[in-house]
This record gives sequence, structure tokens and C-alpha cells, in this order.
Amino acid sequence: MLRKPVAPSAQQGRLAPVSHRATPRATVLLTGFAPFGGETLNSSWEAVQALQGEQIAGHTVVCAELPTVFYVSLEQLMNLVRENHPALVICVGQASNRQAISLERIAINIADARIPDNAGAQPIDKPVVSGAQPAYFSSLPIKAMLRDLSAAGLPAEISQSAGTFVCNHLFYGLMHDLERRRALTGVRGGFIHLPALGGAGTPAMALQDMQQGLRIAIASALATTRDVKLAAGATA
Ligand code: PCA
Repeated sequence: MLRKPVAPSAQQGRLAPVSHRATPRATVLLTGFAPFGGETLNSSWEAVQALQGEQIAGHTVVCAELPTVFYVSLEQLMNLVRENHPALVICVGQASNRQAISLERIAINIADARIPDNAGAQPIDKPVVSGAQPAYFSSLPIKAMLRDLSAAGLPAEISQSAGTFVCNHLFYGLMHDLERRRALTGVRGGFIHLPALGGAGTPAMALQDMQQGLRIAIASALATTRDVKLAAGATA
């Protein structure tokens, strides 16, 4: 498929026209984020990059690092989705306050940044996509993934909020595009937050555990088209 290049500014928040449907290829697109907030490492990219080129359940894992920048990250992600036409898109970010692999359930249509992104933007109470629905659910089988991660002895949880910063923004934008573009029918996607790698007062997880967790999460998502019922909710 030929695509006309679109200037970044012109593409923000819009959908490039796609005219036909294609069958997902046997690839999994796995993304991590660049360090942000003055940190020098981001656990998500540290973990994700180790899986580049691995074969999981007959699928090749394609990895990419995205900038921690509103809109630019989404634009780069959707270019990668169009180029690779993966069966699964799993975006990964760091959440320093989490102690477990957090399988995100829901993306919300709001950006409310407590700190500026890596390009200095700090949107406050702005929709990710103007006029679009308030939220999307992940289309990954998060309960089956939780079951399989827990069975492997890795700390994992369902998370009810991916926050309101760049990660949620990317997650919402991804789900919006996957649902609206006919050409991407059948492509499933979602978001996973990882704890930090360590540091003063920060809950941490070993890098190898994060990498193993991502492998298990991918295998589980590929093996499960209909999610299992498993109580893993939260009281407020
Ligand atoms: N975590 C941030 C953005 C990039 C990342 O790794 C977040 O949770 O929004």
C-alpha cells in the first residue's frame, strides 16, 4: 500500500485515509518509551528492546522506542502499525509507583499532564481526540494474561487507569485508530505499565522479570481470542 507522507503537524489527531482491509501478519509490535521527567532510563524500553526479533508462538516481535511526547508518539506508533500490520500491538510504559506488571483495562479521552512531556508540552484537560467517545477498553485478553503471569510467579495486576499523561494518550489514540480504521480490522492492542528499574524510594522489579513477563503476556494474548472470567477488579 502506498501512503502519501503527511507532515507531523498536519497529521495530529487526524486519520490518514486507508481504503482497503488487509490480513494481519505474523508479527507483534511492541513499543517502549524514552526516559522522561529528568530520568536517564525508562524501564519500558529497557525491557522491550531485548525482545527484538524474537519468535513467540510463530510471530516475530518487532520493537520500537517512542518519544515521550504527546501526538508525536502516536503518529510514530500508527506509522509502525501500518508498516508492520501486526496481529497484536502492545505498548509499554513505565509507572514508577507500581510494584507489578500492570495490565491496563481502559484508555480515557483526556490529557492532563502534571509535568511537561519531552518537547515541553503540558496539556491540561484536553481531549486526546476531540469529539470522540470518552474511553476505549483494551482489546487484549488482560485476564488471561494476568492468569499466565501469576502462574509464572511474576507480580501482575489489572490496572483501571493508565493515568492522563503520554501513556494514556498513546493507548487511547491506538484504540481509537484500531477501532475506526477498516484496514486495521482484527488487529488487537493494549497497554502495559511496568514498575521502575529501581532507585531511591521507588518500587522496582528486576529487568529479567519484566522481559519474561512481556514474553508471557504476548504468548498469552496470541493464544487467547476470548478472554477468561477471573475476578481481578478493585474496590475504590
Ligand atoms: N510513562 C509515562 C509516559 C512515558 C512512560 O514510560 C506515562 O505513564 O504516561
